[in-house]
Amino acid sequence: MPDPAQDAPEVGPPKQSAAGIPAVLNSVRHVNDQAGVLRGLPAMLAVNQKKGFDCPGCAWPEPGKRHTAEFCENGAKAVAEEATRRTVGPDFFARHPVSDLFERSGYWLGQQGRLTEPMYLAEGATHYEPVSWDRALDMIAEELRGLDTPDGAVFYTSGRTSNEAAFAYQLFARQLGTNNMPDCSNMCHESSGSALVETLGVGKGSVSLEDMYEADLIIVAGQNPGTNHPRMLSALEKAKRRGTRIVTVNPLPEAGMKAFRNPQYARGLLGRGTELTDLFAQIRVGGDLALFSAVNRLLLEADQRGEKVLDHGFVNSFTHGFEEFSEALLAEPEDEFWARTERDTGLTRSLIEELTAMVVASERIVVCWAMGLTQHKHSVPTIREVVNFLLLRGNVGRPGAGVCPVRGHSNVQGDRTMGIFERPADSFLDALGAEFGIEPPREHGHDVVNSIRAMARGEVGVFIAMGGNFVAASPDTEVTEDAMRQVGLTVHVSTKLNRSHVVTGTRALILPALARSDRDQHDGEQRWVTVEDSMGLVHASHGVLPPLSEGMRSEVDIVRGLGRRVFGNDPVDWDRMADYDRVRDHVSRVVPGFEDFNTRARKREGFALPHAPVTTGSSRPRPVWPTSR
Ligand SMILES: Nc1nc2c(c(=O)[nH]1)N[C@H]1C(S)=C(S)[C@@H](COP(=O)(O)OP(=O)(O)OC[C@H]3O[C@@H](n4cnc5c(=O)[nH]c(N)nc54)[C@H](O)[C@@H]3O)O[C@H]1N2
Ligand SMILES: Nc1nc2c(c(=O)[nH]1)N[C@H]1C(S)=C(S)[C@@H](COP(=O)(O)OP(=O)(O)OC[C@H]3O[C@@H](n4cnc5c(=O)[nH]c(N)nc54)[C@H](O)[C@@H]3O)O[C@H]1N2
Ligand SMILES: [Mo]
Repeated sequence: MPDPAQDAPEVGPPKQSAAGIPAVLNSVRHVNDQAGVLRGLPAMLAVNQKKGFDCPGCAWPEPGKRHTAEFCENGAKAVAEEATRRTVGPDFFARHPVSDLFERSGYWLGQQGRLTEPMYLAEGATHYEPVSWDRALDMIAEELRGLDTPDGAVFYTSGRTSNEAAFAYQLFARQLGTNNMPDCSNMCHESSGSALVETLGVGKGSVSLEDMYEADLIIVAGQNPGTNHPRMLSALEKAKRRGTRIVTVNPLPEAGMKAFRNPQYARGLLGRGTELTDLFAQIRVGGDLALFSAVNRLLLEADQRGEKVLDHGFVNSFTHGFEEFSEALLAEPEDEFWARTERDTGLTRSLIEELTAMVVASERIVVCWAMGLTQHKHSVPTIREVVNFLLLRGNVGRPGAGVCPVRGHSNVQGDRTMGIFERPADSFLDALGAEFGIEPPREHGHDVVNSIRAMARGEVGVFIAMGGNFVAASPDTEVTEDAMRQVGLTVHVSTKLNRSHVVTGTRALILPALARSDRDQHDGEQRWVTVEDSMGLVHASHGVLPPLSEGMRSEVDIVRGLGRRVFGNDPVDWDRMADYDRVRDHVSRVVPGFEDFNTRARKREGFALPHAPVTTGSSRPRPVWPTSR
């Protein structure tokens, strides 16, 4: 096992605010250390700019009016790590046997630099050795063709893959005949997607940045934006300056939610910064369902007393099940209810009443959440209760109000939109089949957990990962590592070295991919891709840095290379997809909301996908929830 001390964090006294001058200095330092000024500066100036590339750090949207430096300290780290001059090539692998790499920490592996050449680990070999792209792709194709069933292949995706690459990748899997498409989302916001599809009909957030600014109240539950989505703090600060109140629900008093010193402004660089949180609910871990239920019960009780706290017009017109909901929530005797609620939430009744008073005083409410809500056994009911809370006061589908699951990886939402899903809708498969003249498989495939089980049973001959770090990210490391060792051929399309390259199947390949910041040239043309952010905005991303090695390929080209080898160019014309406009044309006919994709993606601002509720009628739009009932 790697020495845990190598990855051990340094522990110090808690910080009282986030960002400020330390963030700016740290950004400059990371970029200089890794990339030097010549690569680092152009990279930083292009992050999240309209002719630049989408920050690979997280999925928070970019505001319409952008600052010269529209990134955060973590984005700077993410970019610096991509833009780094350090490389991991054949000489590195010759110096380090896999047994040595196995002993290193994940941090050390990632710090070694960018992967530059395809590398192959033969059966029983001690070292990875260089292999040509042709040989590597031939090997994968051979192995795939040799499978007893297409379900002997598993195609994992991490959330940094572009829309174009994701679309081509899922097409490849379905042309092969499997829906085995686990992705990082299974471990992340899957519960948000499930709960939102059930309740609102669209498994995504319903708000835009403007809604955040217009909200009277924003509840941030189970999220640490100071570390994970620092640019969200700018949005909260802006809202705050317009009078929005903020409630933080978290077992920990995260520094970023206390005070934010916005590095974009002088007042943020110096001074104490903006106090963000008005009410801090220091909840017991897993207590959010009980908390939102309690607020909902207080609202129902006030309504029964004749207070005007519910939006009955909205509830009657646009929801169903209100009576049952109300009865169930009010059934428990009051003292039992509060004893249980205080125990489950670790909060006092008076704090929950204070929160409810803030809710009643707010016309427009947004609830934001992330892993603190999504990674519990009862996450789906918790998020459903959040939706119920919003629906009671008509807080979905109008300005300044709605649901805001804050996504993690920078294109995790887009990948799902493009069809990276083990349980695709029939309508999606119908459209895919019609577009390409193929018969996509209908049987649902494996998610992350079922993939691990299938691998452990020896049912998986080929495991391909489009990015990510499957072995380290999956829930039970030892089980996953053992499962991975049962696979015949493991293939990782990666930018950096990680643990999944050293815990492998019988044979393993590492294929080096171009990253978001890298220039993607083909036949003298510079190609670009698109991504979708956490708020359903799709926009272009142009890499700017010369790639460190000619050995790196774009993810689309890697998939195309496989497609042509396994199936030839009929009925799917894989060669033509070297032009990403052709990929986007296909997407425009398969994925709803992408009509005219190529034209709209070329607009400076990109375009917004339909949000829940979908509105119909132009003169008096009415919300429609595409739910199953
Ligand atoms: N620098 C950096 N940024 C990243 C990433 C990264 O790896 N590095 N990863 C990206 C990804 S993939 C994701 S998903 C996001 C994750 O973004 P977050 O979800 O913000 O990340 P976590 O660090 O998991 O924070 C979870 C928060 O929930 C709180 N919490 C824990 N249990 C509970 C609970 O029961 N109830 C409540 N209310 N709160 C609870 C924790 O104290 C913590 O503040 O970050 C993205 N951004
Ligand atoms: N212990 C623990 N486990 C977790 C979590 C946690 O907080 N703690 N969080 C969970 C969550 S929320 C998530 S989303 C998952 C994340 O799971 P993954 O997405 O599988 O893991 P990451 O660590 O984000 O993957 C990082 C690797 O992606 C590759 N990479 C980076 N950029 C690119 C690119 O542009 N193209 C390609 N092809 N490869 C690229 C690099 O090789 C890098 O080493 O982990 C989950 N598992
Ligand atoms: Mo995530």
